[in-house]
Amino acid sequence: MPDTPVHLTSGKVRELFELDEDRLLLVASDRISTFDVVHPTEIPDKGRVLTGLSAFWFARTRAIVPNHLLDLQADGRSLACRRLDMFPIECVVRGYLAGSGWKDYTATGATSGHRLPPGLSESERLPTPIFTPATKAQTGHDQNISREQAAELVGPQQLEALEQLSLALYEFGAEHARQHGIVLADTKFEFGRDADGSIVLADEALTPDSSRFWPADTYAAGRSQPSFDKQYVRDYAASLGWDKAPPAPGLPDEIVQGTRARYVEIFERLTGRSFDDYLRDPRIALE
Ligand code: PZK
Repeated sequence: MPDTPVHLTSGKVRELFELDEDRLLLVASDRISTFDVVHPTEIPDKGRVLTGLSAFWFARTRAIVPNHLLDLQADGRSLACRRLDMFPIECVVRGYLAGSGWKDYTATGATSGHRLPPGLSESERLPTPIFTPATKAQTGHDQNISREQAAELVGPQQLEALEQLSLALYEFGAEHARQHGIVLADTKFEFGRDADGSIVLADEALTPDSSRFWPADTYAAGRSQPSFDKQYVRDYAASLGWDKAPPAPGLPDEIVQGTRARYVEIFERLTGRSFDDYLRDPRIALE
């Protein structure tokens, strides 16, 4: 990189830089959050796992929808990407009833306008995956919105296209994950438009930070599921009696190493590649 890229914005665990007029650099840090609060201790290589997984999925879903990936950097944690005009909604797909989808269902029997069958239990697989758009909150929680509200934000025709693309991407990811012993309970996509007006998949895709991954071998409906990636951190924080208000507790090395191992396991199971090989040459994620 000849020049120092200009910092544009920070997410909780990511940074966005401007490379030039047409290109951005998305950098995934090793920071980790639970209950929306970032811990002071980092998980080594977490950013590389997430970046490698995003690159893997971008390379494999191009036939479904074009994406913003231009280049995976040699550091394994940064993606050069096309600068897009982003849609102001989160495109969430749920195949299972968890998180705010479960909350909405217990309160109203529906979520984002999808009336669901009565008697579903927590974490149950839905009869068919559903598209549940949400607003993008600058801080705090994204809010689920009705399809009418989403249509007002992006237009009805664009919304229909975003829904169909999101469902197709979820189906692709969920089927792949299932074959590798992982339940993709739900996931969130972000899309933008290029100069031609074509819809392009952006941000990160099908990573543990944008999805709920559950180990398939312990999955059972009727209770909340352990998270594949963050469960050690959540259990440890709970064992301290942390009230989920900032600041989040620091993490002992045993929790850090156990959590790193879970991220690496997700990477290796989903990509079929050794993570050590990825560290030597990140490009293998794209092959
Ligand atoms: C864009 N974000 C969220 C991501 C952050 C914040 N290809 C693109 N073109 C234009 N804008 C964006 C993208 C992408 N991706 C994404 N905000 C703007 C975001 C990463 C770190 F701090």
